[in-house]
Amino acid sequence: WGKGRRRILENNMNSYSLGEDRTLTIAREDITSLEVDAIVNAANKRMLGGGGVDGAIHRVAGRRLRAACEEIPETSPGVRCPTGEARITPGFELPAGKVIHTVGPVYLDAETSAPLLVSAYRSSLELANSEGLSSIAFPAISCGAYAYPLNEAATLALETCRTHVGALREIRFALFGEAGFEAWLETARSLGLEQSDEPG
Ligand code: AR6
Repeated sequence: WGKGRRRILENNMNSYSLGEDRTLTIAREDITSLEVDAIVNAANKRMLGGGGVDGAIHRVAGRRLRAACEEIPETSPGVRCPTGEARITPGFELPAGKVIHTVGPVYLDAETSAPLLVSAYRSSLELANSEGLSSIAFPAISCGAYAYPLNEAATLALETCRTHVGALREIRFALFGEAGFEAWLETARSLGLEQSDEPG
């Protein structure tokens, strides 16, 4: 792992096999630059933009993304996407085809928050599968403004992706910060994910 780990950090990317023709890639990169079928947005319940990755996605996608979000019906006043659920829109000016908006929990404690974070990942994967997509990229949902501890979040994220990959060919984690990137790599190793040479 010593040498391998240095190589991975230098490459800023590492890939794992999730079974036949299924790859999970962990990379240090900006999610708004990716040409995948869908990128996942760590949104809030209103779904009309915000800071962090949500702000970055809306900036690159352009004003039509906000208009598309406004079209999504509210389930209760001010709520277009309840915590743990997901909604889909086109990607507009983004290189990605679609945006899957999901809402992670504001971190309270492991017991309360874990099922909601798992649900955010699972709902996004199920929506991608039901739309027939083959590649998806996630940010570290809830790990910024919503203060989810990185190692706990990484375990839930990777376990849920392993279980709910479905027919997706590529799941990518686009991690912006070094701490997140390292937490995801370390968790992949401790979960025993099988490394693959294939670049994602
Ligand atoms: N690409 C990939 N990851 C990014 C990028 C990017 N361009 N920019 C930030 N991150 P956050 P949350 C990482 O706060 O915790 C918003 O205001 C960032 O380093 O974006 O789910 C929404 O509107 C962090 O690791 O999302 C909500 O109100 C991760 O993305 C609220 O924040 C998530 O941080 C959601 O909070």
